[in-house]
Amino acid sequence: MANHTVYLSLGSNLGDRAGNLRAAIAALPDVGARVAKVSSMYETEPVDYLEQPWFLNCAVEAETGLAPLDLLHALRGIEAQLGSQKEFAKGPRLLDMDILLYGNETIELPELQIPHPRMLQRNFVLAPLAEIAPALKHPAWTANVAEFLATSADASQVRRLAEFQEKFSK
Ligand code: GSY
Repeated sequence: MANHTVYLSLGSNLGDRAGNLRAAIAALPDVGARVAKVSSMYETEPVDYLEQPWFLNCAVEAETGLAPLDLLHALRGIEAQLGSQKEFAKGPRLLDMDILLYGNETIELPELQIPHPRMLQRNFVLAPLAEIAPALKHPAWTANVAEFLATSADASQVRRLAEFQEKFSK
């Protein structure tokens, strides 16, 4: 299958959060996703379910020949391999990996919707993504990622941590 540019959102709010994100990024090539860009890490206030620790989030651009559902299953495999278990929906987790975009495709399956249905309403997704792909725009969107971030109605806090970018920029 031809290569596709995909964008992923990664989050962790349990254990060694930075270590969990780093391990997940390091595992991507092994499952068939070549990492092209990694954002800084962001300390982010929980959204949806508020009574849980703050997250570390980041965004990744990768190239893959995997079909969308195969990529989803590969990400679930990395989560399981690193010991992530969701005790309940929207609750704390060691590692969460979501597919935000898969090329210009629109996918509406019970287990996978692309673009990710809530990505444009979440600062913890938009801020890291705007760092690595500000001009990114899906055909169905009226604006690009940087513009959505600038006009976001999400009041949740996101703080960029400078040192994470260093590790992946060399
Ligand atoms: O949807 C991913 C898990 N998640 C997050 C997250 O990654 N970051 C923040 N800040 N809040 C979240 N709420 C959920 S659920």
